[in-house]
Amino acid sequence: MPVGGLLPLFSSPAGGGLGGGLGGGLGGGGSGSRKASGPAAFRLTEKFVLLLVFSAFITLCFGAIFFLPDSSKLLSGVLFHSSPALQPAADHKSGPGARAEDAADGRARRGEEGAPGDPAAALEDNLARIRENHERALREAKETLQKLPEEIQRDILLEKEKVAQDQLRDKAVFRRLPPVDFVPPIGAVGREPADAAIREKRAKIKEMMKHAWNNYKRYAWGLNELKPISKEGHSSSLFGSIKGATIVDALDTLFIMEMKDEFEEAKSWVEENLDFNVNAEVSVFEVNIRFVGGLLSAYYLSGEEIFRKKAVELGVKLLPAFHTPSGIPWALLNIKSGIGRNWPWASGGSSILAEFGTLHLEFLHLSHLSGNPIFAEKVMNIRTVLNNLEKPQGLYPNYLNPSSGQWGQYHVSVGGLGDSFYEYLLKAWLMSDKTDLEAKKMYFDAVQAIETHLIRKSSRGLTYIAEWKGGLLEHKMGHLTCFAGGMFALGADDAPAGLTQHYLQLGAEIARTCYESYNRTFMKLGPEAFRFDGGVEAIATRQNEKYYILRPEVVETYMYMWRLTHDPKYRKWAWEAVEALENHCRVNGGYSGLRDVYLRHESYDDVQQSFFLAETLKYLYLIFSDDDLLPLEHWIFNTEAHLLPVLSTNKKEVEVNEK
Ligand code: DMJ
Repeated sequence: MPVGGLLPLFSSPAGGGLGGGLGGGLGGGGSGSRKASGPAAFRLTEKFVLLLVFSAFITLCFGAIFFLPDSSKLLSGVLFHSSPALQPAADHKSGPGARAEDAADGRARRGEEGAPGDPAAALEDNLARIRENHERALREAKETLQKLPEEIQRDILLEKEKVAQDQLRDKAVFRRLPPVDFVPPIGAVGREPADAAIREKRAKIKEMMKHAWNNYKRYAWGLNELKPISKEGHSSSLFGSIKGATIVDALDTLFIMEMKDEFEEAKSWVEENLDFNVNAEVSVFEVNIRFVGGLLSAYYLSGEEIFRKKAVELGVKLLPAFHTPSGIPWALLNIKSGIGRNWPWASGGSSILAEFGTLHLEFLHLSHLSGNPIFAEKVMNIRTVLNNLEKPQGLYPNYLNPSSGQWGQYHVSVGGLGDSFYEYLLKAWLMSDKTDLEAKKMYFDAVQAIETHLIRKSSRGLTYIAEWKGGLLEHKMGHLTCFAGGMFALGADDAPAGLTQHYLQLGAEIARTCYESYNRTFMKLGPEAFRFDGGVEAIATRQNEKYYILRPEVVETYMYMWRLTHDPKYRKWAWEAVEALENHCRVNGGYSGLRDVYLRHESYDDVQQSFFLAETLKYLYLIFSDDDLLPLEHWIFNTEAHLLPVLSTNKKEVEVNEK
């Protein structure tokens, strides 16, 4: 779908196509003031030729790295009956929740549904692709060798100029923000619930927010997060030297809970201290969902210009991440130099599906609020790349190489590394006021493939979402995967004919499974991952999967299920989670995660995650509020629970305003 079709509300689309380009890679070496003749030109030519030979070599290595593991897995699974060593994967949230998965899993079951296609054909395919890449690299090297030194010099200068122009245009975007009419937010604060018991529960959750906020303020003000046991600040490398993650993440929760003084002090901090002119290598995904999302949400709720300005300023800083040959962004970016790279652990230098697939909502709003389509163009190009790729069994692998534009390892997950990509397909459809038909189709096609290949029922009837590794199922579900219950239910209304009830039911079944993962622990809070094999159901069996870091996904699903069904069990389950948080995570200095939810005594991890304030407490508060607080037909929650309004078509906006 053309970008224009998605952006009916741009006030002043600035010119310029896709940034693209080689991200300063080639231009970086030469000094702009050197003359084009003599020994200097000769050295530059040599450098360029070396660079090409080197890239050809790297292309070959990459090809080998990211195709061989699949083949060897197939071979070990099919021929040798040994347990393949699975590649380390990490929670795509990397920092706080990051855990490299256990390398080997002897229980990867052969013969489970989801068998790959013909292995010989797949192998042949991979080899053909490697050959093709190789030939292309050689061809390019040959062409360059035939050029005159002056031509090479000119190409380099052109490339440098393009990058410089991109950067200039990107900067100009936020200096000249067009005026926008602030539309008063719908349902940003709600009535008190009529039922006294519910009112009391809601007030309790607000008190929890106060406890978390006051302690952060007291011990870690201006830093990213709080260590509630040590009573000091906590920094995570995810944000480089950008500061204030908790403040920005908490803004909208403070607003909807009507904590006005706290909102004002947070706003002043943003005005005076939130600084993006720092030499920092950041996670593009984390900075986008927490900082860009938090600032956009604060703007849409309060109408304060500072939030719009800061959101766009940060969005501009993230643009160089897209300077890759395919336009699939890097995972990590130095926001000063504009140099990007990928996580060293990611398959063959790949970018991660859940990271580059979780920019769409925020970037559309950045275009909307800046009047510049560049942000939307970048994310629409991601979609084009994805749509041009063949999907194994209709599934989206978690790894995609930004240089070749090809998939890395065939590992599919609705939890870490994949999760919010699917969430953003559905929400792109909803946020477009149901005009983005492409997103809708991609979402329902993906969900259908997930149902066929990943969703299973345990022997005692619990529905779970397994992970798919090159056609083999790992019968494990992550806490992160629990968000999917809410997602299935939220999409149910628009499901293909006759499937609405089915998806609501699927949402309810996932909610039940995730509830069981909480209920089967001593602390009544769920582990990071739980398994359905070796005779257990919904229980963590590995020590490194027993922790709980104040994550929101289970209460997030309760929130959607409550709103969409009003089945009282969701309020009951949510209240059990509140009690467990109070009993086991609350300490004098705030709230802490737990190292093992099956132990009888708390072992604290000493981190109050910023998403506890952004998400966990917000979802809980909404469960005990009336539905007119943030009505789902007007607001989309980004993956960090930040609020983005539906980009209404003009017609509908008029209708709303007239009411
Ligand atoms: C949050 O940062 C977001 O919800 C993200 O999508 C997943 N992980 C954390 C919370 O668990």
